[in-house]
Amino acid sequence: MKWIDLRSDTVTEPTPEMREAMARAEVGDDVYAEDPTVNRLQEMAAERMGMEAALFVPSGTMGNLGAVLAHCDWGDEVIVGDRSHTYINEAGGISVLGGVHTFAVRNLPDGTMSLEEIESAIRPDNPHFPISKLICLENTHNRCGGAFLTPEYTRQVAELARQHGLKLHIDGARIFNAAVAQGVEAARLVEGADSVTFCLSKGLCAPVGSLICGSKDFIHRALRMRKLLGGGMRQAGVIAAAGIVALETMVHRLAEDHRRAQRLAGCLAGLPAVELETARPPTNMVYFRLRHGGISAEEFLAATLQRGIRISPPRAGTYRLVLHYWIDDEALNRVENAFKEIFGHA
Ligand code: TLP
Repeated sequence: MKWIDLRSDTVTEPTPEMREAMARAEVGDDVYAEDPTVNRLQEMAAERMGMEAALFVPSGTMGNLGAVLAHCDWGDEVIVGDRSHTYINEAGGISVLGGVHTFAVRNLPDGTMSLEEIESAIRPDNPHFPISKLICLENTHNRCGGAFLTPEYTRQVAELARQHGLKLHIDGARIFNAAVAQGVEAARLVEGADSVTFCLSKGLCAPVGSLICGSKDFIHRALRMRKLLGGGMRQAGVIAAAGIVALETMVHRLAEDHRRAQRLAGCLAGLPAVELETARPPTNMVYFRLRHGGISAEEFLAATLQRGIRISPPRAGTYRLVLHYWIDDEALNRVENAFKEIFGHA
């Protein structure tokens, strides 16, 4: 039985074209900045984001951490969404390793934070308080249903940051999903921001890697942070080659994942046992809950596994299904049939 893995788009394996590019990649020692393939990927990334420079790092987590450390000193404070990946899912790295304090502002269901709440989180100059230094946004917003932030909203936050002398970082792990969903260039989604991290190893299917982008000065600082964190890689062109194929060939097809997410949500909407969190998924994620009185989480997960479908256990009762390159229409038919069978609506 061929497994259908809906746990995340991080499970995506490289495409045959990527494997070929990896095998052929020209390489050098990237700690000496001598890997031509890494250098090319970094140039492409900076260009895609409309920023001066970029740095290849092993993961999105290191990208966000390196960026925050490059912006902040010990005792500074970062304003983050209370549902953001950096706040919840990065092992508290910015505090543990950077001595950086977090001020968590409520994320609204559309992934934004209200401008008023962000502004009131900015500390006055007073020795009792940490020093507000940075605001972080997440686009798309994972825990907010894969919601995308608009260029207008991001510009407003950037303006607010600028007025108060703060920097703006964007966790754009899935920035290309946000771009494709809105029909805009990714660069428009980071206008006014000081830095962005984006990932190659999610919907874009590369096996490893993320990029931090920003000004030349900022990337110079981020390079030191990458070294400090042990993220300096050597002949990394082997993986960067897959990243180049990802940027060249995998961005526009993300629309297919969004279409399939909507199709799957449409199917789930017809099942009385299921309560969707967002009726029309904005990008590639479908979030839902099971209504009380039906089957338990354990029974549900066992029933899907039995049918060759992998789903992550629920978090606080909420399940997430993630669509990606390796889930085609045929796989989706199997998923929909399985759900109908499990919930008795075959
Ligand atoms: N997210 C993973 C899990 O950690 C939850 C997933 O399956 O979605 N920013 C955002 C918005 C992310 O969703 C993730 C990964 C990261 C950063 C971290 O990227 P990696 O896994 O490359 O460190």
